[in-house]
Amino acid sequence: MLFPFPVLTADEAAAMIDHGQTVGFGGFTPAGAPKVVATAIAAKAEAEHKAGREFQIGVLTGASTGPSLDGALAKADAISFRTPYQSNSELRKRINAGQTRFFDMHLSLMPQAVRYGFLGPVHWAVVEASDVTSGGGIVLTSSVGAVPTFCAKADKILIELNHHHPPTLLGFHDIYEPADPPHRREVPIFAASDRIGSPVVKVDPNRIAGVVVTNLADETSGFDEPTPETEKIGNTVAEFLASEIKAGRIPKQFLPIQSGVGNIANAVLGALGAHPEIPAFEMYTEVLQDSVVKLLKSERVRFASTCSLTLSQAAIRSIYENLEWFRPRILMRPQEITNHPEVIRRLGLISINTAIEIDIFGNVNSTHVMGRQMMNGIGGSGDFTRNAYLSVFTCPSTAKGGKISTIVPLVSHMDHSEHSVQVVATEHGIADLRGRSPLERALLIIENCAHPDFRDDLKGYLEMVEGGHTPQTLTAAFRMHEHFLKTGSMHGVQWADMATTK
Ligand code: 0RQ
Repeated sequence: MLFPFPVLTADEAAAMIDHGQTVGFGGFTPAGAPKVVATAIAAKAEAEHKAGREFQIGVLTGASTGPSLDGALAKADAISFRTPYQSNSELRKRINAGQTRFFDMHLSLMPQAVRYGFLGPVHWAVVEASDVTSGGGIVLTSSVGAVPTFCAKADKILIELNHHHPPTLLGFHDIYEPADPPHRREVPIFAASDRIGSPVVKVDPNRIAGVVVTNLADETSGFDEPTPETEKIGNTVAEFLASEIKAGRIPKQFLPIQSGVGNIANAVLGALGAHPEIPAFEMYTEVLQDSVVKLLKSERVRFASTCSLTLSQAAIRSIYENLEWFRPRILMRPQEITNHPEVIRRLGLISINTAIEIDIFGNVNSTHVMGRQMMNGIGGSGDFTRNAYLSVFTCPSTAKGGKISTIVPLVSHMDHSEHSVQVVATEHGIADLRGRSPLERALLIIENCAHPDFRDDLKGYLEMVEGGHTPQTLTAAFRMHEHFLKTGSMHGVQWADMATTK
């Protein structure tokens, strides 16, 4: 016998999970997410449904997962409830059709919500490991997510032991869970590279129900090459941050960077790495993308603290082939710590995230298309934006081939308010909103960030209003959205029938 725990097939593991139970899955993005037990649960659900029996589980994760987890379970109609973040098209369809209950929550709050009992009991933790000791020491793989909390709270634990990840990943993780109030103390991280916890998740071995052995790559994909548009946004943000160093508003040695996911984030990081006036810097972030691996190799990034290695196959291979070189340069932490407001505020992070739409006053919508359709979720963007030293939002000035202006009079759903959002950048330029009144912000955002084709429309909106602190007209605030829903384009919106509001 390999371990003192039963070695199971994925089907045998799935057979233990009952209808109505809640499962906390490991992983953060598809990195480090379990890959075979969820697919087997999906097959079990389909068989149960065919036999006329109910079968659905509650699904808790760190963040988004891969097709063999969210995708398979959603297709099998096996999810009764899902939180905190997803990006799977099949699951998104079900959420937006009202078939799957989804609760969108800040990623930093997920583990404590589980510990506080806010999300009900957790029956199972299903986690991926690169190694497990007979005493119950779990060495995780390419992410940490909420695994320490799921393992601590779940009745039973199932481990996917994935030989695709080397057991020598021991030491790349820093596992720490804060005590709950009234016993909570400070999280003692004073620099991005500080280690405060254990390299393994320690569990009572008697709670390990079994181990499923796999050898599978993460279901992560690479990123597109930068486009002229994303490159412009990247260069604009890099230039702005360099000018902030010159102005003495960012220290000469720079501050740690948090960066969201996606192609704009990749381009911004590339531009920061290439800028001659920005010194080598550290990352304190939740997702590490390919661009950071390049910057670590060129020593433009000195250290990266992250929750996951969300990398292309080539990039993760390049780390695994040079583990000893990367060992002092990368640390993976639980999402509760990577996204912890106290640490973000103390380290003075510069946060850079992507918006779906931004209004002329600086409120940001990160989650809902036309106020209604859920895209992915707020993820960590709120944790970082609210607590950063400097919070930046980027997005292209238009969406859907130029038919939608991402700069609007009022966001159709608000995730980040004008009080937290300090800088907005599109391919047309940047608006520094700090210390500006609502009207000043509106004029700056329209002139510097809106697409030239929409600037007159946005100014027309402002011209209807006289007086008031925030020049807003409730009866017309969503007229651009309504026009899109009626005609398929925000172009040609009319304000003429609107009386001037005082
Ligand atoms: O639609 O996929 O049909 O083409 O939204 O937009 O431009 O590809 O941008 O992939 O960077 O995603 C905000 C969703 C941006 C992401 C969001 C449509 C657009 C496209 C995607 P298609 P892009 P990205 C750390 C931080 C919240 C979580 C977060 C996100 C699709 O960044 O989920 O920040 N953020 N986490 O066409 C209609 C608009 C639109 C629009 C874009 N105004 N109206 N459609 N789209 N703007 C990571 C974690 O937390 C794990």
